[in-house]
Amino acid sequence: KVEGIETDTGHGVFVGTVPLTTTASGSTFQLKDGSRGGQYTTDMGNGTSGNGTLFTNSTTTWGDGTVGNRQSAAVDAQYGTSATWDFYKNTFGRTGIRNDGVGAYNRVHYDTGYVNAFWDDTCFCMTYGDGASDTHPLTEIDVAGHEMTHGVTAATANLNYSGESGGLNEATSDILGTMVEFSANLPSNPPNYLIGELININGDGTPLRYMDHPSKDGASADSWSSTVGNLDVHNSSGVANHFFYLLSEGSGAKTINGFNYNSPTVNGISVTGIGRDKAAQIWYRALTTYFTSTTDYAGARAGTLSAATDLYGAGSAEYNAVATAWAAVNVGS
Ligand code: ASN
Ligand code: ZN
Repeated sequence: KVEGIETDTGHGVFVGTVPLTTTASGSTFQLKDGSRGGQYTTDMGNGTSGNGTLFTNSTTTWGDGTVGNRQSAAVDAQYGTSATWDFYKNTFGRTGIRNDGVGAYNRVHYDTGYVNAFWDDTCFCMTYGDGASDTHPLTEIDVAGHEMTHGVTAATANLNYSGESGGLNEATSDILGTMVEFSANLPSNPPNYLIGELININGDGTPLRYMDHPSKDGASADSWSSTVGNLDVHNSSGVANHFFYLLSEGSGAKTINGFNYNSPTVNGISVTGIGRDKAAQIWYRALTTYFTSTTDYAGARAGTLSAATDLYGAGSAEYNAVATAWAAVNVGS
């Protein structure tokens, strides 16, 4: 045990009851994790400027799981940074968003009625709104993983946030944010290929996005066309999200953790998945080795094929699955 580093208990809005690494300072405890680059969480007090006030506590129990307790959303946010840190470290050997051992920080209760969350590379921080009256706070773990992955992308390929490269930037956040959710494997949030399914952002219980069948959101692309780059980056991402789902799980009907998927393909192409762990290794290696700021869908195909060759060999089952999954979303050679 390191001096000052404590293991407390948190009750989050979405994460349920979780261990939290905090910092003992005299008779108070700070929501700051000295074992993961000093990551911490502040309360913006519904303001929009400044860095907020570090959450402190007189006991070792944080939040009560209700939205009414200001600490509950902070528990989610802090746990989200921890899970993201652990995912990148354990899966890819990446220590922190910039791989320099430095942790990010979170600002919760930003503004009033604010229905978004965002990463800011300048402050190296995450910000979460509380949502509108019929919407939950934005502190779900796949959102945390999504937003902090924008920091990883900025530190690596730096994909331009418009056109096809913008869609690839957004998809990278959905893909690796979803992998954070799978790695956390919370009983309160059985992992799935839906994005933001707990925050009720549409008011009718539907998720923000569907990786297995992106067009179910009414706006995202299931497959590539020459005009896909004209879509909003959160919709042109559908092609790569769909590729990743197919590469991981394959086409057709499938039930995972109680979630039913039925992923379509173009031209009757059938895909056999290689599992999400291998698919994530391929995507991360492509992101950090082959993608550049101007990579488009053709470039993403080439980059992921190169990554599959590096990791599993030319002509391996994994390499062939990458080629088939891209073909199944109409990205050809
Ligand atoms: N939550 C949004 C996102 O990460 C914020 C934005 O539009 N950049 O994509
Ligand atoms: Zn994003």
